Amino acid sequence: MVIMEIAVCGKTNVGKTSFFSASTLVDAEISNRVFTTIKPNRGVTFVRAVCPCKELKVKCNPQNSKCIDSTRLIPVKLVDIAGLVPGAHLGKGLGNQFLSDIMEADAIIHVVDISGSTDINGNQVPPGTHSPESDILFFQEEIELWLLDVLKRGFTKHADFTAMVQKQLSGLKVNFQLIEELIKGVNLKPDSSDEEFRRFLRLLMEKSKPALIAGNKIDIEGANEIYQSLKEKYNIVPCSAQAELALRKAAKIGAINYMPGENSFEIVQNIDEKRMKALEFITTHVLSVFGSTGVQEAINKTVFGLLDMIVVYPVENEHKLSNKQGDVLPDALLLRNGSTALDLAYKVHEDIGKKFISALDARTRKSIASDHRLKNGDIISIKAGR
Ligand SMILES: Nc1nc2c(ncn2[C@@H]2O[C@H](COP(=O)(O)OP(=O)(O)O)[C@@H](O)[C@H]2O)c(=O)[nH]1
Ligand SMILES: [Mg+2]
Repeated sequence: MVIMEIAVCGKTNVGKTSFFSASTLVDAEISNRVFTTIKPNRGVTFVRAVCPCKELKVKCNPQNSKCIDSTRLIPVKLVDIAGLVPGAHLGKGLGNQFLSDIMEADAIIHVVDISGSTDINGNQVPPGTHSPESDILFFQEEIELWLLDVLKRGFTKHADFTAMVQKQLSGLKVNFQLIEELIKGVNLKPDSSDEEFRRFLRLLMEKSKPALIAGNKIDIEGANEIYQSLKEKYNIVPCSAQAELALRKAAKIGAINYMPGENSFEIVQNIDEKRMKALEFITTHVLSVFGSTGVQEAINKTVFGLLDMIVVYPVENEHKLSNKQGDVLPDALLLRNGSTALDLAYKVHEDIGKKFISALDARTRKSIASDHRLKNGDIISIKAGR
């Protein structure tokens, strides 16, 4: 099954690896040095959805996902991408590697130090002395300039223009039809100015690689004011990757009960004074101010908001809500909003799609047409020929 992929990127020292490690709890190297992360780290994180097991009073038996207290956790791939440096489009830092790693992903979480305490080169500076907004703009600019370079390299004036643009951008996993529509939409021509080309590329990025900004280090004094001043203008989720990492580590050793995304945790063990102080700080400076550490929210928003996905539960047996083996509500699938019963069939298995006969909504026990648009949380049984 194809699992969706999210790229975690941004400049050095803003907390990308902390964000990645907290979300995946993989022990990636976290440090204050430039270029700690060379190869992109890959891991699995989860989006949260409401599992229908509670509403339907059944005991579920998840196979492709997990269920904790009726919250279904559905896997999504996360990639921690090496720090972006100014001039990446010219090959500085890890330049082109960095940019092509981003293009592999379905969406981007751009981690920004919203406290303004990391300068453009990743050095620590007093909070509020560097503008996080300039980082947001710098990131967009580097990507645009890089794409412009990719596009213009090997540019010929004679060929079919649309076909040529498609060919130049073919390594980037962007939809050819979208390229064609945008070329028409902005009336792009071979002799358009670089500004016009960049506008086209900006729109292409917005549509094909939606980006959410994780306003990290929100726990630092003064960060909230900066966040408040930017939140109307950009799609920002305030977060503290460091707080999330501390909570997940404490939960892992059994010191606390904590469900990622929640606004509180429960202490279940005697903990030492140092950890207690850290947890108190997280409660007063992060959880009670922002309602969560923001890390889980950023992931959920990326998948359900930016990518507009819904969760659908395919089953074989609509009475038992199970698969052939009798596992109840075994799989939770992420589908684009607007997907039909037939799309679901193909997602379950190409053969089931090809041999689709009928589909049934397991809640209402009513049959639905192949082009019926599914809703978030639907439980669907599909009948296919042999
Ligand atoms: N105060 C604070 N510090 C953080 C947060 N996230 C990361 N850091 C610190 O920022 C530094 C760089 O973190 P790292 O995850 O290695 O950043 P990367 O270079 O972007 O991967 C480390 O000292 C982290 O402990 C956060 O949410 N709050
Ligand atoms: Mg890193």
